[in-house]
Order: sequence, then structure tokens, then C-alpha cells
Amino acid sequence: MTNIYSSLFSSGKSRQIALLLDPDKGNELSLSKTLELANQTRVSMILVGGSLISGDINSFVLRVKEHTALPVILFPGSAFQFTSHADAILLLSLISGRNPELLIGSHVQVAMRIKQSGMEVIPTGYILVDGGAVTSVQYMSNTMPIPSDKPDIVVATALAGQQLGLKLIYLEAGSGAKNSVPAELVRQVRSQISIPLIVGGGLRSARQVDAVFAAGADMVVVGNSVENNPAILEELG
Ligand code: 1GP
Repeated sequence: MTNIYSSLFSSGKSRQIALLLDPDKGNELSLSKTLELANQTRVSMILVGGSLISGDINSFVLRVKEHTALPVILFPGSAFQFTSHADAILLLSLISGRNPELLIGSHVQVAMRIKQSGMEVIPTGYILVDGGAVTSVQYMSNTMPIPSDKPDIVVATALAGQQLGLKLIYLEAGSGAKNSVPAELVRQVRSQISIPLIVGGGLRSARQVDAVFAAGADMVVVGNSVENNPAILEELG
């Protein structure tokens, strides 16, 4: 496969959708139907991962690849969520938090496996923004999200991530968040960084997704809303 990062973000493609699939949710039929829709709509990549996964990520990625030619990219909640069957990995550094395991510790644990797999690595600054209630990622990561009314802190964090050489900023309200990342916050981050910007967590409608795109996100991530109603993919983008 060609360089996924370049093909996604250097080709001038805008308003891209990433579909997040949780290996623990859904059945074979719902997976194949969802991916059939993803293949026909604006979805440009499949993310696989979650804060806590008990299923077999190896076989899940292989099953996903039976149904789609879209790039399948790991979005790991921990170093345990690695499989060489994926096309790339968002190597997340949780830069909004101060948990050393999620800034460098887990990365050390999985570094040799990633190298041996030959997989493309996309170094990603992962920024949790308060979504109005405690989310799984906040609890599992043992980190505090940045308050959504502190744009200066969010912007400085994103900028520091870029200055450290990260290739992507992911603003995350948390899966199923009560409140998604505010469009105004997206706009302020976009105005200060030059690397691609992904936004996800709690996006439930085409209107919300439109607002985030209008604020300058290059890609949005949807998970729960598609699990609940795969047909929403036809309305997004
Ligand atoms: C979570 O941003 C993703 O990491 C997707 O969130 O499931 O709320 O769409 P949702």
C-alpha cells in the first residue's frame, strides 16, 4: 500500500470521514453492512480500537479487510491493541495528559513489534477535551481532559505537539461524549497549526459534522452514531 498519510492528507481531499469500529461491538452481518456503506460514501479510512477491548484484534482486522479496500488503521487504547494485519497505526501520544505511560511508556513496549511489521506509523498528538461527562478514555487513561472553555490551553497543546514533530492532531471529546468538541475550539486550533486536524467524539448528526468541517477539521471520526444507525454515513460529508 502507498503512503497512507500522504494519500489522505496531501492530496487536497477535504471533509474526510474516518469510521471507528470497536471489535467488541456488532456482529458479522452488521459489520459487512456497515462496511458496504462505508465503501460507497465519503469514508476514507477505518479506525480500529477503543479504550478497552476484550475481543481478538487480529481476527477483527482481517474480517474488516474482507469487506473493504479502505486503509485499516489502528487507534490503540493500549499497547495490547497491536496487530501486524493493519495498514498503519495512529501512534497516539496523549499530550493533553500527564500520564507518562501514554506519552512514551506504551510506545516503548510496542516499538519493536511495529518496526518488525513494517507498518506505516502516523505520530499523532491526541488531545482530550472535556465533553461534559467522564468518558471511558478519561477514566482508562487516568488523565484529565482540557476544559472546553480554555481554548488557549488546547491551542498551546496542539502547537507543542506540532513543534515536537507529531504529524497529526486529534481533538477528542471521548466516544459517546455528551458534548462534541466545540466548533469554535476547532477553528482556533486550526488557525494556529499547519498539520492535519482530526476531530471526534459525540458527533451524532450531519449538522454537527458540517460545523466541525466548516471550522477547519480535515477529518472527523464517527463511531457510536454509525453503530446505532449505519445509514447516517450517507448524510455525512
Ligand atoms: C472516539 O472520536 C471517537 O474515540 C468516536 O467517538 O463513538 O462518539 O463517534 P463516537
